Amino acid sequence: MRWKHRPEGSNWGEFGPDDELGRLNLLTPDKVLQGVAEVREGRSFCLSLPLDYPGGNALNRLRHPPRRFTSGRGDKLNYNFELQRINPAFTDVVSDDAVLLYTQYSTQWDALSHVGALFDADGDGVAEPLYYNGWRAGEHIRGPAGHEDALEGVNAERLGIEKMAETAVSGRALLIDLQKHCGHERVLVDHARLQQIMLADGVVVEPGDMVCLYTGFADVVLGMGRQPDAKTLENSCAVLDGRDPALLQWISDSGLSVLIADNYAVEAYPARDGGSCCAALPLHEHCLFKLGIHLGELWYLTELAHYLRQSGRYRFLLSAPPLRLPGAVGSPVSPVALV
Ligand code: UVW
Repeated sequence: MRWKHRPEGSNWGEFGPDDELGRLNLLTPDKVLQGVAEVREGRSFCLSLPLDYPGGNALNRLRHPPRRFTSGRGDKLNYNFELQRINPAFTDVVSDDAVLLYTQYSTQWDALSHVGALFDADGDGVAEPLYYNGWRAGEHIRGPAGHEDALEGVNAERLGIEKMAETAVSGRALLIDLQKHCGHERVLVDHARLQQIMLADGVVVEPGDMVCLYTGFADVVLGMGRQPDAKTLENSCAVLDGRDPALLQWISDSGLSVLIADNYAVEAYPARDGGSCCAALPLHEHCLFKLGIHLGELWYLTELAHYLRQSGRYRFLLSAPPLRLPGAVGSPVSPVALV
């Protein structure tokens, strides 16, 4: 056993001592069939932004747009390369490219190895850096092998994003339309407001459902044409109040399998003042660290949300596997909704 004590309100151990999937365990074959039952018109929606949005690094100064390049091939580049250069009989023209991609720059999944916390799980009176289910920083989620400032060698040997990919992440999902009720104003949505909105729209969350929050933030991002203004981003659209204990309790009780939004961090970041203790990202701590709930961020939900509004529906089939990229702590994703 890796831990003697688990964090208050966590589900560590409940899906097995070595579990790395968390609430994805609730995305069962029955949930896939429930999702398939929502496909009635044969329409599909791409739920990804173009991956070079938001543009620049105003949203997060540590994350940069994708950089694509190609390799050399002899004295040429391997791009529009005519194979007759190596054999005059060949007629093929070939292009290859590579990409340097910050895995959480645009439409993304957070792996369970993305955010952990300091917690005294072994009872020695000293808090240690841990992730979901007690997997340890430095041992299971390894840092750079060499000196402190080395940039390479990071590897999530446990809780890597490939574990999520291997489940195929498909099943019934639903959308809560915060934008319809809050407009494009910056609104902190707590438990009471969320329940009011869900009640007004007749939205019911059942265990295993994948929950999407449409706030309109991705529309604001798209409207800025890859040249985002930091102030506008900070002041736009609804965000969840991660400091509201009732909201966190609802996430625990609802049984939702994953939580997704079209905004930056699902929750307000920075969060409301939490006094002298606590996580900077309390909803991240609650979901990724305590409950094993993967978070989707910066998704593009607009066209789906408009369709659901017009048709008086809120459920759909979602398929959203991340890249099967071993050891990564996040991944770009091109999710597909089917109705
Ligand atoms: C923030 O950086 C605020 O959130 P995330 O890392 O989940 O994108």
